[in-house]
Amino acid sequence: MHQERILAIHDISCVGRCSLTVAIPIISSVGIECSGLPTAVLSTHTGGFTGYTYRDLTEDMVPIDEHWQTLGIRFDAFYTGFLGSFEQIDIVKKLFRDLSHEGTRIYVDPVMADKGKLYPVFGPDFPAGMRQLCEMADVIMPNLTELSFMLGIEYKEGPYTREYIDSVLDLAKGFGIKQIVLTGISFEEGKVGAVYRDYATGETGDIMREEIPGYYHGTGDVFSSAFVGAFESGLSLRDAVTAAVNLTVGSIIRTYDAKVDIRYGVNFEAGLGAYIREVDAGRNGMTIFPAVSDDDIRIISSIGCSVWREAYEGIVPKDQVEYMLERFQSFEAMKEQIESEGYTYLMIKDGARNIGYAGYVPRGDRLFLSKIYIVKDYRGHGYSGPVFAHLRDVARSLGLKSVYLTVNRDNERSISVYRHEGFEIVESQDNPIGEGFVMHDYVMEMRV
Ligand code: PXL
Repeated sequence: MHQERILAIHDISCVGRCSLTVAIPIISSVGIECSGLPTAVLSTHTGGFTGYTYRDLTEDMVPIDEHWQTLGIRFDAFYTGFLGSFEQIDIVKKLFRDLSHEGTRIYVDPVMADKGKLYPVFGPDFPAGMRQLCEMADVIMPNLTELSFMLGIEYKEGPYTREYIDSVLDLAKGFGIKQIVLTGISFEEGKVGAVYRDYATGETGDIMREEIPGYYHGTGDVFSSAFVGAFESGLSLRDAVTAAVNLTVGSIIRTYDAKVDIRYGVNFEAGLGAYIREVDAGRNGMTIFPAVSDDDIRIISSIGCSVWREAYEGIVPKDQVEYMLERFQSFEAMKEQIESEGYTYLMIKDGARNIGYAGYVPRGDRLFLSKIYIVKDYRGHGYSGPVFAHLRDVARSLGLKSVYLTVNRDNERSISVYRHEGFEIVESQDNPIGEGFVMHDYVMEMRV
């Protein structure tokens, strides 16, 4: 099998987790050979550390290109980030021509600015040069500051209207690129994420998450590297952006929780397992597997909150739903159930998309299916059948005689799905769940 080879062209900031020290491990983790061309060597990155050394490697880049040409090396994709000097832009353009083949893809992250300001190491003519590089790319991954500089428009602070972001994406079409992923975008206070557009199909979308307070260094590189790894692995644009957002947000949360010096970058290492599984799932269609990492549990908890609010609306009073979410579906509650109470939570995915989850625990000679939810948009597409088949296999392999569950007596839609899957009503129960709340349920059981 052909193993893909990517060339990552960034600086090496020896300490501080950004650029090449992030790109190589993330891209390698999904089975892609990732070669590196360092554009500069710095003792640390430039954000927050003072007194760093800076060796510009512009002079080495042409001989490196020439040597690789004598070896006949061709790359399947290029991924550029922080460049060490203005002259490097032309050298990289030549490199793209010298070391590519027909199908080579070019990804450019025009690393040069953030929060409305150009990084101090770059002169005012840098954005125009970077724009030329972007014009050679298939996909670019700028933040809004970088894109505004390259378009020559004024940078605005968020939150943005969708119309504004659409208009900026329209302007970027002039670069002649196939796709764009715009990072660090907020449409409402407290939420931030990435917006993408495929210029061939017009598909536009966004992946948003809760904003974590503070500025985290190197997250742009974690995001872009994860996106390149996932997109080159064959995931759809939306799935690749989702995988990148998930790795980035998980890394930020871990770093925030650890209360460490944020100049050292974010803990992406602990998220690589989940990222690899997500990319694998993206390659394989529908998958069902147990949640093992904190990132997995967080994803399930957030799906749970949105699904419960929607599913119980009109059936269970609002304050009871919020109480139940906190008690049963918060990250902490779920972690406790897994670690101390013998629960397993299954992630249900189609590609890289999280489409639902299920939670079970063996009780006596039966398997108690504590939760099973499919996100609204994915219901009625045949996803629940394979999940019940999986649960039957689990019960059989544990030597249990049946799978049972409780369902609200007014939840007719779910009751009919369970009947269809082979469950029967065996009992009617009123279960107090604390704080004076009571669940009016049926017990339904399926023999395995
Ligand atoms: O993460 C972007 C980046 C890459 N390389 C160097 C940097 C920065 C951001 O500050 O300083 C050297």
